[in-house]
Amino acid sequence: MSTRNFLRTVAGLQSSIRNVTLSSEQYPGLVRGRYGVISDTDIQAFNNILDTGRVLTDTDELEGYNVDWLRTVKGQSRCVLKPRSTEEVSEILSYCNKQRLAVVPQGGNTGLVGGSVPVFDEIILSSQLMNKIINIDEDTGATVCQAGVVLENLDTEVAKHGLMVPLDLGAKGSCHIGGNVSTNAGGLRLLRYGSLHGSVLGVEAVLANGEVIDCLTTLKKDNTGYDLKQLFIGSEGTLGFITKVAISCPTRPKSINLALLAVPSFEGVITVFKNAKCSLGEILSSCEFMDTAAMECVTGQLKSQSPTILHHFTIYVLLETSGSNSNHDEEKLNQFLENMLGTGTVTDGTVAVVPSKQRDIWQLRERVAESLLLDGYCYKYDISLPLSVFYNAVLDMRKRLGDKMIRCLGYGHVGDGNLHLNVTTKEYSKEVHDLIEPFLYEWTANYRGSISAEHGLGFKKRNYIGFSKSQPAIQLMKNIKQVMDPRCILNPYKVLPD
Ligand code: FAD
Ligand code: 2HG
Ligand code: ZN
Repeated sequence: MSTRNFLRTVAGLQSSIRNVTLSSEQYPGLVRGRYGVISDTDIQAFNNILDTGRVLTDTDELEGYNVDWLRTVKGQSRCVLKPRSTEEVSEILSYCNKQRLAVVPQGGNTGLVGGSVPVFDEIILSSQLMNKIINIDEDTGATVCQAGVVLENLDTEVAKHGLMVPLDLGAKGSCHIGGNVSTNAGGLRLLRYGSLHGSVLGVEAVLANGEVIDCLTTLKKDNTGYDLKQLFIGSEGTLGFITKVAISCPTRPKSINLALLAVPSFEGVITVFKNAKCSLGEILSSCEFMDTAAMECVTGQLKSQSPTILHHFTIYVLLETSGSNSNHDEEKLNQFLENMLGTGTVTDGTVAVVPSKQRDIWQLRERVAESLLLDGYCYKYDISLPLSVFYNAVLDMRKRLGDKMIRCLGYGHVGDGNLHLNVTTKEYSKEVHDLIEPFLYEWTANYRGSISAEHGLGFKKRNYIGFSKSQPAIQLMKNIKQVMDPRCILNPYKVLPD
């Protein structure tokens, strides 16, 4: 999503921030941990570490930091801290640890599982001002920056050196690279460039006690001991605050083509994907899908222009190729499409070669999340499943919910086996919620799927971790947490079950 679109949505939803019920009231069984309550002395201590304007305490100013992007969870923090350097983060955490003040790390606050906002009154430690790009190595692509660089800005900068960030997602105009690493974000091109566990070369992080862990190597290969940076990737701010990231940026492709295809059945989508891997091989860079309900939501709610190939009861597949020779790539894609049309696997399609047309098509896919919010309340699920049963999750859920919902739709990263299943209602309904959960988690576990493919567990899904991880594995996670954050001040009530 571009920053402009994001702001437009946020502006439209500003009025609803006040209506979001506090998490402490929504979850009355949840007990605040025995943390200190922030005092004037603490605020003074923070003012001594950070200069004017970087310790926010004004209630109105704090509002946006206390509520998540989905407007479903809300904390009541009394303080947002905006460090600029690793040293400042270290001083803050060292102080909070001594006083046992709980802290929630926050990047762009675009997370979708309630991980980035306080549950009670945790202090918000924001990476907003840690936005310096430190080095871009044109020869190797290794790029080092502070955690608060906005993903889209990072991509724009590395583009000047002929490189690209290997991660792209709808929230790129707002999310921070530190937030991306902390959630191990997947996005639109994981199929081609792999996960951040592979492309992140190094991380600098500050532990709960203020100790700086410098694993900020830019080396491709380094087998000296345990690979500690992996612990910070995807741990959602529970093990440390990431201050710097080194990421391997591949060469920016010279030729990009995008096809939007209409496929009459989900079996057809699998055939398209299988054949695309075979025929487009090295140039295939994305394989995404959205069903009719998703297309109707984004075009209807955002008044976006429908693609010329809008059909009913169709599944749309977005296939992107990225390579170095436009003639060769286009020829390959056209040949592939001819074959797919010839066999009837694909019934219609359009190929975009011009960047502006490609952007229009990508917007349809990237803005589904935003359009869903305009229905009222959105129940959001992000699951990994074997492709053979992938879309059955949507069909079964529709049957189960009947007319109790506005829509139930499926879209996402089909090339990665990652389904985004969303249900909307006008207002939150406990009945609908209880029909979905734990049914969907059981359904997913039955196929050995994952109940969180890319958004993480955060606050909302932490108690369902057992559907995807064994008890000994969960216990080992708890032990790691105990070693790295013994006073449990970093992002409490998140990731690990109660
Ligand atoms: P936040 O939302 O601020 O934080 C997310 C988590 O990381 C929290 O637990 C927070 O405590 C922790 N955290 C943040 N910064 C730090 C830090 N410096 N150190 C330690 N912990 C930290 N996700 C995907 O995986 N793929 C997608 O395709 C995708 N598309 C999206 C599209 C839209 C429109 C939206 C709104 C969200 C999308 N997301 C997607 C989810 C979200 O954008 C990602 O999870 C993103 O990586 C979060 O980054 P952020 O900076 O906003 O982090
Ligand atoms: C995407 O891929 C994001 O667009 C959001 O991960 C998914 O809205 C969702 O469910
Ligand atoms: Zn996604």
